[in-house]
Amino acid sequence: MKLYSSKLAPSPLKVLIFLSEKDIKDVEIINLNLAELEHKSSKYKSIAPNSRVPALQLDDGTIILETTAICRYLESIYPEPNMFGNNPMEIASIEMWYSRVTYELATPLAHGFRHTHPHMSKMEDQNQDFGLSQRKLGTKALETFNEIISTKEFIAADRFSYADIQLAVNLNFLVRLNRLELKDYKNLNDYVTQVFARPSFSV
Ligand SMILES: N[C@@H](CCC(=O)N[C@@H](CS)C(=O)NCC(=O)O)C(=O)O
Repeated sequence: MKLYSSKLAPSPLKVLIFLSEKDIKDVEIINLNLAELEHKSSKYKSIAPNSRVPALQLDDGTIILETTAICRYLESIYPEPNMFGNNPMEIASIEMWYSRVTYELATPLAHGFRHTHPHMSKMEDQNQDFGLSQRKLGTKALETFNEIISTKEFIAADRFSYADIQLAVNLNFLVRLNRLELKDYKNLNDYVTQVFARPSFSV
């Protein structure tokens, strides 16, 4: 298998962490330089027509796009350690927290970054007002999640799961890219420090 990835990009990092948690070794990593727009080349578009990383190419040439779809595929063929839930309640909880993190927290922060940061001007049709209002929403969500995490070690279960990859990676990237400080959200900061201490996060 080949994973089309990019150094410093959060979405492929989630797959790299997932591979490491499961100790999957039969994946060749191909890094694209997003700043050089290598992901917009016609060669890469023949693999990923949406010009996004990550993309997983199976040995028969089949392509899987989307981080969660890739991780779900990998979970099916490498079930242990389980990352998406072992029983009905865990499966529901991991899905629920993955979605809440994605839509309530990561999406506004991602828009806040993509629409205001000068580095994104080549990749995004920027709208500053939209970006600033999304950043405001993201800031409110940070306060909410700072409360939510105050009583938990992990976001969705009593063990590390895919929802933690989503939460920790997004916090680590998107907070500072919105020119916010994670240390202003103490419980989230402690959570990120603890999760990033896992060996899989040093990929
Ligand atoms: N929904 C996609 C998002 C992938 C994505 O946005 N990847 C970013 C890097 S983290 C990218 O390829 N950006 C290039 C661009 O926006 O032109 C997923 O979860 O895989």
